[in-house]
Amino acid sequence: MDATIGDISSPGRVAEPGEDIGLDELALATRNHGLPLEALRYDLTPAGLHYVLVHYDIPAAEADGWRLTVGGRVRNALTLDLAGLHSLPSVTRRVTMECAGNGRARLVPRPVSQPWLVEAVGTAEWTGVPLRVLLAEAQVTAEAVEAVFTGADHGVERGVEQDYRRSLPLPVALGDDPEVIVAYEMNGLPLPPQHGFPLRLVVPGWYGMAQVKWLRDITLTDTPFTGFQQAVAYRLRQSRDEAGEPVERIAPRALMIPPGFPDFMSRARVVRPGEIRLEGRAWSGRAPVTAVEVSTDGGDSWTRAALDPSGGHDWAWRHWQTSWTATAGSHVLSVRATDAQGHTQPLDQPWNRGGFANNLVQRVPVLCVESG
Ligand SMILES: Nc1nc2c(c(=O)[nH]1)N[C@H]1C(S)=C(S)[C@@H](COP(=O)(O)O)O[C@H]1N2
Ligand SMILES: [Mo]
Repeated sequence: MDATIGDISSPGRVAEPGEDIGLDELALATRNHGLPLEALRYDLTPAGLHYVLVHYDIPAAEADGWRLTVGGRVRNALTLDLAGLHSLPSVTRRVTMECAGNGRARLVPRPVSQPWLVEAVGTAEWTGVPLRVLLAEAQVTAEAVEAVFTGADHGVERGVEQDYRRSLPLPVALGDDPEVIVAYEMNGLPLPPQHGFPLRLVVPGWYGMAQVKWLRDITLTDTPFTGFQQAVAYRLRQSRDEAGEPVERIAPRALMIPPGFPDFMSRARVVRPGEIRLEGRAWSGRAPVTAVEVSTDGGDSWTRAALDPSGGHDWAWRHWQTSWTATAGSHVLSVRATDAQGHTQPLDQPWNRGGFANNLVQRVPVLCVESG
């Protein structure tokens, strides 16, 4: 089957039974990268280990000459350079970001797009200007219903050339909890090119697609935005012709640092008999995580793990840990998170055509053997 650029780079195509999608997926998987799961040990992900997802190409961007424009339904249109942004009040927030396609490669049948297992996540401290400060300065008019954000990257979707563009409803854009940020620093340094240098949007609690990188324009509109990345992609659809609900906030998930060491032939982790510390991180973009449970028998029984306090970081993952006495033989370890709204992770795949928001519980096959 011939794939157009749009088919490859964006959600919407589901593989036929037996179809070879290897090269389509490789084209994406060799551009983007996930968090090595052992990096779940760091509260704050070192920038180079944070997952990366880029739909098109990383655009050329110079600090000199970069302008952010704010226009549309405003009384006072703005054109800001980086010095202008740096002179405005700033905030720093620790935020866990996750791609909406995380978990997609586990789905059957397989939506053809970036083939993440579970590693499309990372946590960084983002510094920048609260969006509501910029919008107050621009004096948004009463007709405005959405803010549309445009990145400097450009590509073709379904035969139509376009910039990467996404919108937020005005109440979200103006919100103070979570507060949307126009960020210029990641972990205390200027944004790396792949994470949006020199400016990106950060929308705490929302899946990655909302966090527009290489941000160059904000336009206030009096009608909802219907661009490709808003109305076509990032919708939860069972069938092709449904409009589908928009993908927005991050569903709860817990991940475990795979214990022991890898055996790529058997795909199992190798551990020694005895006491083993199991630990990882848990998050939800909807409400605080209230419980993390671990299963060492493939999901038949679950016990509570100890969950660290949030430390005031309401939009970041939390560390959890428990201990397990490994006995010789094969085991499947799993972990699941529940949030304060009662959302919990499913044991059966939540399937949709785009492969979004699949928070199926992680399964870690383990082989416990004496040394040698
Ligand atoms: N301009 C622009 N912004 C973008 C994207 C993009 O391709 N172009 N990808 C989005 C998606 S789908 C995700 S998951 C996040 C990834 O952010 P990261 O690479 O900094 O982890 O960026 C979002 N912002
Ligand atoms: Mo994403």
